[in-house]
Amino acid sequence: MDDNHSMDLNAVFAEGRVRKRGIPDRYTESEVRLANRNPGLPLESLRHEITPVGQHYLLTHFDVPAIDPEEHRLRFDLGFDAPFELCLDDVRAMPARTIAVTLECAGNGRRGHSSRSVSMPWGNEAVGTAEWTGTPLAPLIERAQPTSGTSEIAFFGLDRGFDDGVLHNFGRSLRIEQIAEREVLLVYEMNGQPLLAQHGAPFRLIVPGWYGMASVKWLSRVEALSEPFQGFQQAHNYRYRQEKGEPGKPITAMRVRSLMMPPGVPDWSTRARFLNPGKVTVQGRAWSGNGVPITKVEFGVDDEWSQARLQPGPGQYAWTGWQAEWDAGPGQYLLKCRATDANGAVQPLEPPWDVAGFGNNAVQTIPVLVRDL
Ligand SMILES: Nc1nc2c(c(=O)[nH]1)N[C@H]1C(S)=C(S)[C@@H](COP(=O)(O)O)O[C@H]1N2
Ligand SMILES: [Mo]
Repeated sequence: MDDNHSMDLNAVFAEGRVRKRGIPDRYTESEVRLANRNPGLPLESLRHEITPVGQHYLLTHFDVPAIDPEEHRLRFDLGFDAPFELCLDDVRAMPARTIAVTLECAGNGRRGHSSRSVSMPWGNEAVGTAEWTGTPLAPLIERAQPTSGTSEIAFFGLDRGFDDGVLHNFGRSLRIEQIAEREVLLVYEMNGQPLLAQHGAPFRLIVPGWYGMASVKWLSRVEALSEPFQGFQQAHNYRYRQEKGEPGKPITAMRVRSLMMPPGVPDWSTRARFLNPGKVTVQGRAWSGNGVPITKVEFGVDDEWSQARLQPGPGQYAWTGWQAEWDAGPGQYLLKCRATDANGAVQPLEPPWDVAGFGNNAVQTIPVLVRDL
């Protein structure tokens, strides 16, 4: 949740006000460093059904690798009976598909956890929806002929670094049936433009319906495995854990969530909102994992909820639009939105507990002050 619930918003208008000083150790050096490297979606960009490329969030664990797209090769090697490699022109010549996919980081909402673990301190802006163009992955795996006994396929990026003292290339795996259940794409374009370096050029995976960690960027090697993949990002990092040290459960599909485009105008440093009294249309987007449709979005003013209108989104794996009317009288309010999906999953009011702050889909809250501006 946002951390400015209980502030008095009128203080913004106080004469001679000075900007509040930082509270020592409120955020660690590491968190600030991570936050500076990984931009989020500016929430006003929720007005776009397809997020403009430069406004899509980014999450890069290590360094953006130096890659010459002409020289780069994607290798299907270990564990395949018919190994081969592809260059960008080879992939561009293959059957192309474009799908709109909402991508969200599994750490989105981490800042809302108290006793937060030190990692990227996302508020709720680690999400975006793009039109991704690529070729379906499944026929490529078939062509490479996984050796008999293959249970999963591992995907490795060219980026490399340490986490918890373990040196590794960013790598993730999918079981054969998880690939078959959805259209996993080998992508080279985003919103009709060649992928930018920071989004994984020249190739990346897009795994629709899952949190972003599965969509490996800078893809360079594919390997067939007969045992569960033990890579750091699979076996250690992206796991739901109630307690430190337990093996935990793998993080897969996105949890149901909605966001609101903050109405009115902001205060620079707190991001609190101010608007004139009168009728206002509040709008936002809602999504769930695995392509499960959104069935309801509620708009809340303090503790009064009303049902929002839904607008169909740009595809099964992309967010749904919503709108609500609000007749705003003078005063201070907490605005909220809450989505429900076709499986009956509803966003919680409080963050679901997780040791590393993963999967926090608690409702977004936006403090607003309504007064003549
Ligand atoms: N090779 C590689 N792939 C990666 C990552 C990474 O650090 N390295 N980050 C992952 C995570 S955690 C997320 S949320 C998405 C973010 O994709 P984007 O930066 O294009 O928005 O990429 C995923 N793929
Ligand atoms: Mo992520």
